[in-house]
Amino acid sequence: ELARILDEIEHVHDLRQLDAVRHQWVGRKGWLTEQMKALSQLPPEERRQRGQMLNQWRAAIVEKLETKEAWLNEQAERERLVEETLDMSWPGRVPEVGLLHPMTRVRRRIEDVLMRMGFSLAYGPQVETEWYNFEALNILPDHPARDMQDSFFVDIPHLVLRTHTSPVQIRSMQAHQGRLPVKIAAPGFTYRRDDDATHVPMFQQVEGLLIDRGIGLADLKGTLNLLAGALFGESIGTRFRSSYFPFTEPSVEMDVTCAVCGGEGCRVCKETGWVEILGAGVVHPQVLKNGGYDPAHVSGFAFGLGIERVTMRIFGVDDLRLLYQNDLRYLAQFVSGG
Ligand code: FA5
Repeated sequence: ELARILDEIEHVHDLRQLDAVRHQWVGRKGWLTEQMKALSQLPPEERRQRGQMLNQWRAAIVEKLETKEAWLNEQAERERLVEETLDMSWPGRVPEVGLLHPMTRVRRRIEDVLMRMGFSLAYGPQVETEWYNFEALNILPDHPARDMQDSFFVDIPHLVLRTHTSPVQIRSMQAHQGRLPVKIAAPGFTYRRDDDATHVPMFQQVEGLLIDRGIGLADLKGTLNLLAGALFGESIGTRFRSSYFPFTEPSVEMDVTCAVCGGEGCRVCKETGWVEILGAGVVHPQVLKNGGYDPAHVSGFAFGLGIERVTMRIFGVDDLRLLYQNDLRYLAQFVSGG
């Protein structure tokens, strides 16, 4: 009988099963306990003998249980170790590394160049009053330029999503309270009801403004040529076309040579081989007055650079919409460069 019990313990597979067997044989309601209780029914001599025997059995069973338990524990530990083993020869998983959006990188690069030229960064609200966005810049209510920059209006009267960064010209002049020079660069989002490959409804400009004594068109051209060289490399070609903005006189637009397809007729270069990147000019006397400066004593230049155009030129992007769909498969190709 004892041998059978010991054998049963030997063949237990896990700790739970072992517990069950322990209860069955030596537990408080187990077989051995029952046998001990039954001893009182036996005559003294037989009781003594059987009692001794049962005690020996109990000792043997308990010892067997303990040995088995220790072995099962060891076994479990071994299995755990095998499971947790690190195979150092396996190829690692390459972590996905984030990178800055091409637009962010280009914007920072433009800011960097302008700051090295002595411009300070300035900011204005994206929801702007019609006065700052239009009137203060000489764009009066019945002025055709008001249609040129087809605007998004806000439910609150006299507020628009700014159509350009030029309102920051006025805000900066006011903030400088007549001090000279005013030399700011104002990057930020701007909004127009545009939507095609080279015009998105939400885009970014950097406004440049320099007001001091004796500033003229030559200073503007020199500054912009320097800027273009720093952004695109010294070999870039630039050209200035005369243009019209109500807040500058004279006004120009600057084109840079297009390398996206080299003038082969892609959406960026069109057929000309040039891409327009900014509008600029000599600040209109009325605009100086609106900002609190006296045109009899000071003058200035201003420009508004389209950051998307610069990104297109630097990265060879021919559809702006791709830049803003934020499909990582598209953006991930710009890991380097720029
Ligand atoms: C202006 O916005 C003037 N405020 C620029 C200026 C500033 C002139 C200071 C004189 C003095 P324009 O509408 O041409 O000008 O826009 C300037 C640049 O913004 C364009 O050359 C183009 O590069 C970019 N741009 C305009 N609309 C969009 C658009 N929908 N998507 C992407 N870029 C645009």
